[in-house]
Amino acid sequence: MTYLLDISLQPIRTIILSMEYNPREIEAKWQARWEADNIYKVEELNEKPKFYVLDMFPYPSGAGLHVGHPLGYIATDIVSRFKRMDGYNVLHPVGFDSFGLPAEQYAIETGQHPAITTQNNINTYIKQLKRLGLNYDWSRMVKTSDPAYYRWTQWIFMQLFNHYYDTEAEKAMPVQNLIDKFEKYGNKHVKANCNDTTPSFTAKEWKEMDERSQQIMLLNYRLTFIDSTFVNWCPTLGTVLSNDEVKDGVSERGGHPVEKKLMQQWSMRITAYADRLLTGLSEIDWPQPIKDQQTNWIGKSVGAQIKFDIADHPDIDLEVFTTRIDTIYGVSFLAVAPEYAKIGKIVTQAQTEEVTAYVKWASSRSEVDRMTETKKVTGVFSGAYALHPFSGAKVPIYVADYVLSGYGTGAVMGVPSGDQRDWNFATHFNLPIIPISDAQTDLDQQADPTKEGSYIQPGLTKGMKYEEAVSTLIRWLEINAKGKGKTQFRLRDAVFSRQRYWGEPVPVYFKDGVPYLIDESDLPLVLPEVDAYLPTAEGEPPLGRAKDWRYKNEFPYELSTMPGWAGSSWYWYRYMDSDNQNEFASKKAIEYWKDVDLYVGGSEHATGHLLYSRFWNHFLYDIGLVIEKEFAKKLINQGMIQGRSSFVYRLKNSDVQTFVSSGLKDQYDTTKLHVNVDCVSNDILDIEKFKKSRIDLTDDVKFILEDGIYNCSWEVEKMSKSKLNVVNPDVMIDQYGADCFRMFEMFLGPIEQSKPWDTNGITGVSNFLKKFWSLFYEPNSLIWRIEDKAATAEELRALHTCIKAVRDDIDRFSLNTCVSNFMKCVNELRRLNTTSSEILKDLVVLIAPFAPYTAEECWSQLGGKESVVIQKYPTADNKYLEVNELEYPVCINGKRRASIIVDKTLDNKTIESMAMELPELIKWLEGQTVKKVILVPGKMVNIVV
Ligand code: ANZ
Repeated sequence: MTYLLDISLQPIRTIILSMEYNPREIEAKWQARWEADNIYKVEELNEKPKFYVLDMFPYPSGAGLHVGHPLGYIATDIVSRFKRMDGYNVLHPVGFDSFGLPAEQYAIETGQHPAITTQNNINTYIKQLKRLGLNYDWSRMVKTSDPAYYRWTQWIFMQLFNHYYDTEAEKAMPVQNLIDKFEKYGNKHVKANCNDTTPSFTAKEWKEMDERSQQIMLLNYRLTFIDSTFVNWCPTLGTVLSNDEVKDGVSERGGHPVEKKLMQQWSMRITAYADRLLTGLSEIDWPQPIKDQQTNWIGKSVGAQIKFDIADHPDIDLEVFTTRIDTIYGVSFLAVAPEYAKIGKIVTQAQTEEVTAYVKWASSRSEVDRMTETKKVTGVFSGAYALHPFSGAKVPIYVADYVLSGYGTGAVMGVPSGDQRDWNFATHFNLPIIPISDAQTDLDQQADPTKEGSYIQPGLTKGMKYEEAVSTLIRWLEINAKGKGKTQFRLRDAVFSRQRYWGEPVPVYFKDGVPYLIDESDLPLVLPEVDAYLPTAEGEPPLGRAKDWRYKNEFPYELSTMPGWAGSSWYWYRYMDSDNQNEFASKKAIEYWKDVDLYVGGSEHATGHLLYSRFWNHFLYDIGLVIEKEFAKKLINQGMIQGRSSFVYRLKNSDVQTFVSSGLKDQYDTTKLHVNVDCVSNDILDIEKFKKSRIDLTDDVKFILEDGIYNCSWEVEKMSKSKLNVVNPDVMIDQYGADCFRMFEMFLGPIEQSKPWDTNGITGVSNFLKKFWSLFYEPNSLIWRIEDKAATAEELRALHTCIKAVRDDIDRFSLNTCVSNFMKCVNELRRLNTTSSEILKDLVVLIAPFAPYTAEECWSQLGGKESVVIQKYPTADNKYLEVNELEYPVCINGKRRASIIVDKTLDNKTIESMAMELPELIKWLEGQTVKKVILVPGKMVNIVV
């Protein structure tokens, strides 16, 4: 039986909302049911279009999830649920990026094997993620530290080792092709990306090389290779760090000092892909700031390399890289980096001592200091002079640490009138400043043969366009063997070795000191056991401790492990076919899922993971293993959820610990302290909880209150343990339920924005869900309200307005406004006292991606046989959105006395007579004579008496 209570007559606030909305019960029930029914299992279904939604997989830290982590996961969950209900076959997997430093640091401190602690952390994460109701297909879960997974990371490494980058074909090719070419022609005409120091050799020389020499030569070309390079060495962490792991000259993790050190390292030849990584950006819908960061990181500069002869050294020349060859007439000095190798050969005897001292001093400065402290000019004259290629003038050569050794040629031509750093340098050392006005006039002057001095005219003519002039200059340099056009990238090859334990072993062994790949059938090369996770006494990485760890019992293995980014550079493919024992993923699965349609994660990975992943993907594409060049069509960076820290104020110099309420703090001398946010509610301190939370507080602790309460102040800070502002989603879910938590996280604001976590708002969302529930059940009872009756036009309008808005919002990824649209709709339906099952069925399906548990419960109560998860998502019908009725205020002598809702199509006369008959008007019209009825179309009806 349906019992109707006219709630519309009561002010809504006074209604005590249902106690029967019991999220705890509902959620536990459906979580178990979904799991038992395998409702989120995904198969490749050719009859449906695919949609791949990916979260950046988490590193399972010991602290578990805090409320900031699920922001992106909830958003992707909503989108993937929606897409599934909208007819797509959706892949929405999860896994763990489970190798890494923190687990290893913990292992060093506690002696526990990182595999064990990592697995414990993963278990906590799984439990937390499941509670959130995320629709992951758990059967596809991957863990990068699992040998079944990293065997394929090692396998991809092997493919990289076996390929080089062919600059003619503009793609990776098998090293065997290169060997064939060497055998026929040597390397003179080989168009391949290789180390700068690669010597040239003939076919005969190649064939005469022994195997070892050939292998060493090939390392100059392989896409992953071993080389001596200057690396960021962090002594405290005992490992090398990549450039993106170093922030402001210290390690990103822990803030430890980092120094430059020359070491034998594995590198990845990402520079071969620099151009493609740039052009590929135009093909993907990624946030502009990420594209800009990648563009800058790759740092393409188009310019020229110019050779300067050196006076008194006919056998030596010095090359500079410039992006402004047009300013060559303004050169008044050359400067080389302190590390510049040839400096020793050209420095004059008189200057040797000064130069040596300077070079030594400069080596102690970090690259960051050298780049940022531009105001402090330092340098020293080498005593040598270069000869200007056009004028023949002698220009002094300096050693200066504003010139970086790792960029361009490590030498610059100083143009004080064109470049600020050159200007600073010239002024400091009193060097001439040769004026160049703007590029065009300058070029015109250079084109003038009557110009003073004995210039070589390189072919410039007056009025020549800038681009043409630049190419004329470059052509002259090339013809006269004085230089060439050159495109330079700031991007460096990526150092791939880590002197750590908890990472993928590199599948390489050494014979005569030369690296060879292990046999593919020997994969995975499993991480060996060690007695401690520390370097050996000889300074070898921890793997050096493994007993009898040799390939075929004979050859030593590579002892470094892979960096954190190895396992995360291809994981989206493994999800496509996670159980495959024979391939990293089957062709069929890759052809079906192709690429990621929506990728969501933090913007902090802009130049790390997001660049390395693109690089590996381009490589996998080249060798025909995958079918899209770019792995993720669309990327969204979710904002950070910041902590809302709370503070208490402790009296200074007081015998008894005394805390002063925030409003009174200015009257006392106090110290401001973080207080655990768990002890604070609505900025009011729960004194008892606070006392218990701090062991340093004795029983006699005093509180100076305001109106009987202790107010805390608050500030928005990073969410972190040390600031005591971490909020655990479990606590929120215990109190309000996962659906409420999900909707609240979305309601906080646009997904891309950073925003403070403010628990105060969660009750609003909780009340909304109770209101939603009260559409189905009478408050405080188990009485079911729904009737099998047709919907009214107004109800249909409210519902379809919501459907339209929610669909539009999901399309724009505007999930916060979806929540407010639900709120509006539920309020409207409550106002209309809706009981129609037709309306409420659609509403339940509509809200299912957002509040899946509540929706599933209501759906089953409505008689749904199959899960709400697989229902068809409603579409808005425009016919319900059109308003066919109009409301007219009805006035007597201009004063509003009643109103009337009429069909828009009625004529004025009918509306006037309908208005006159309104029962509310009887008392006003009694005994009066109606003089006139005026109808203002669409506005009002006025009765004049
Ligand atoms: C002459 C000149 C004149 C320059 C002028 C600039 C302005 P990007 O665009 O970042 O690639 N440069 C070259 N190698 C360098 C190094 N190893 N360390 C420091 N500076 C170096 O910058 C290229 C410009 O940076 C080059 O063009 C060179 O200075 C300088 F009006 O050459 B230019």
